[in-house]
Amino acid sequence: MEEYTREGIGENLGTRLIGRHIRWHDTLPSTNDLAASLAEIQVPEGTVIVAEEQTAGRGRRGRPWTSPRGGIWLSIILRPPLPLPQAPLIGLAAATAVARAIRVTTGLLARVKWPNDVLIEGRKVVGVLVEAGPGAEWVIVGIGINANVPRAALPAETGYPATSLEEALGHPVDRGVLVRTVLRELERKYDELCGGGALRIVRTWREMADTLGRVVRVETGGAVLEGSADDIDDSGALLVRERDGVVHRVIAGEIVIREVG
Ligand code: BT5
Repeated sequence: MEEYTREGIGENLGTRLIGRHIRWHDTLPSTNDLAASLAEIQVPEGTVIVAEEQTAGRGRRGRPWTSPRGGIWLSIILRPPLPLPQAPLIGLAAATAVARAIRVTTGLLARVKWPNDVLIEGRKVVGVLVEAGPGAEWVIVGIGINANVPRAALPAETGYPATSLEEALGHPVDRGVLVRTVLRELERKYDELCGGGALRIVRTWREMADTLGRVVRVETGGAVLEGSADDIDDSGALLVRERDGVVHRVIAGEIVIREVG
């Protein structure tokens, strides 16, 4: 058991960058919002902002993210020395890092869903929100993990069914151990990505993917695309093959899994 407190998480974490500075809040509107303001005033790279609860947690495109007590809601400030086309890989790298941390600490077979979600048995347990400042000078990686959140506290009407680790395991998880593993895995993946290992990030994502090989429906900028999710390319875009054989490259979109292909 490792205490889920600022001291419990920061002590002997053993990372070089991520989690060297931790800011702990009982309640915040959104850890991503505070992280963005702090990034602007040059706090050190790797600073982590944690909130026990968020009152205005955000998903992508302004969607709400339910963040009651018992979950893990945090944001990390990064200043990635990456060419812009590789920026989307940060989200993919973060999702694989969290999925791996869940596998290692709970034994649950966590998988990744394009672009940045983590699923357990087809249910969403983690969401990742990556937001960048002007020129991607700084990037905020927001991670929401439904750790010890009762089913009743999760939204019932979601585009995708939700679950929590507590529900999947039948008992609470040790949030201290999990979050420390998340931060270490994240640093490993981030170093790999910034050290020229983009292809390895893509390969790991493929190995952990729930999405590939399935028939998907993608809503992207108002248009709807249906086809087989064949692969992701080297920049993290999803390659969807329509019935007529034409392959579309999807950079940002929504996926609904229709059937197991
Ligand atoms: C995401 O958005 O999945 C990204 C969520 C990122 C949350 C973290 S928490 C720390 C940091 N601070 C923030 O303010 N945000 C980040 P998206 O793919 O757009 O999914 C949003 C959709 O998921 C919503 O429209 C709901 O349908 C559903 N949803 C809301 N809360 C959920 C939850 N706790 N678990 C599962 N699904 C949820």
